[in-house]
Amino acid sequence: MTLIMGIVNVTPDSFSDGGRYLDADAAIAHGLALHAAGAAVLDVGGESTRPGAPPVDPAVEQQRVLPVVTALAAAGAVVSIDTMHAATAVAAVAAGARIVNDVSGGLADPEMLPAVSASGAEVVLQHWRGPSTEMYARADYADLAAEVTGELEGRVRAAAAAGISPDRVILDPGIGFGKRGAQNWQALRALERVVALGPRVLVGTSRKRFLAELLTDASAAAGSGAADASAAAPVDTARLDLATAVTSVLAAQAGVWAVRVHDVGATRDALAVARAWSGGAG
Ligand code: PMM
Repeated sequence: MTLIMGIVNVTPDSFSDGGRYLDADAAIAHGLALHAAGAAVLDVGGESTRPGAPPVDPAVEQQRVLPVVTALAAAGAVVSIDTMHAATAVAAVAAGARIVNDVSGGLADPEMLPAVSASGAEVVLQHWRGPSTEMYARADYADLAAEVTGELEGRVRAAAAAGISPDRVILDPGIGFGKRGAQNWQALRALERVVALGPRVLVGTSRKRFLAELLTDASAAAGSGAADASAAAPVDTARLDLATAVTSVLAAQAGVWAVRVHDVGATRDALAVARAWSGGAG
C-alpha cells in the first residue's frame, strides 16, 4: 500500500504555502491535522527549495524546524526532516526525526551521508542537478529516464560507501528539480525504472508548476476565455490538489512506496478508490 507523506513547511517563502506555518504552534497543529488525515510520515522543512530561493542559514533553519520535529515526534508521528544541511539533519534526528529527506541526494553538503550513516536514520536521496538558482540551466538531458536512473544509482552507491545500506535508502526522481515543463512528465514515465533499482521510491508532484502549466493549457484548450486575460489566471489550489491526487494514484500504480503531498485527505481518498478498483479494499 502506498503511504502518504504530508508536507509541513515552516518557511516564509515556499511556493504554495510559504508563510502559513512559520509560527511553530501553527506548524505543529497543521502536522497533527495531516497525521489525523492519514499521513504516515510528516515531512518538516525550514528552507524553501522553490526555484531561485536564497539559501537559509542552518541555525535559522534549526530554530524553525526543531520545535516542530520535537512536538510531532512526541505525538507519535513518523517525522522526516527536509534539509540539505548535515547539522540540521543530526539535530532533527536527535529531536526525534526518523528520516532525513535531502533533496540534493547528499550532494549539497559533503557531511550529509556520513552524518546520516552515524545517526541510524533512513534517508531520501532525490535526483538533483544543483541549487535552485542553477538547476534549470542544468536541465539538459539526451535520455532523461536513463540519466535520472543512472544518477540515482550513483547516489545509492555513494550512500553504501558511507555505510548506509540500500534498505535505509528511499529514492526520489525530483519532480521540478533540474527539470522543466514536459521533462517532469518524462521523469514520471520513468518511475517504474526507478522502482526497479530496488530501494523504496518517493515522489512529490504536489501543487508543482508543471501541473499548473498543464491545467492552464487545459482550460485554454477547453475555450474558457482563451483569448482574454483570464486564460493566464493562476490555477487555484483546489485544482492543483485534484491533479496531485491523480498523479498520486498513477505513481502508486507504478509501485512507489510513498507520495509527498500538501492535501493529505484528497490523496488518501484517491488512493482508496484505486485500491478498491484493484480489489484491495475491505
Ligand atoms: N519537493 C519540494 C521539497 N522537498 N522533497 C522530496 N523528497 N521530493 C520532492 O519532490 C520535494 C521535496 C518542493 O515542494 P514544497 O516547497 O511544496 O515543499
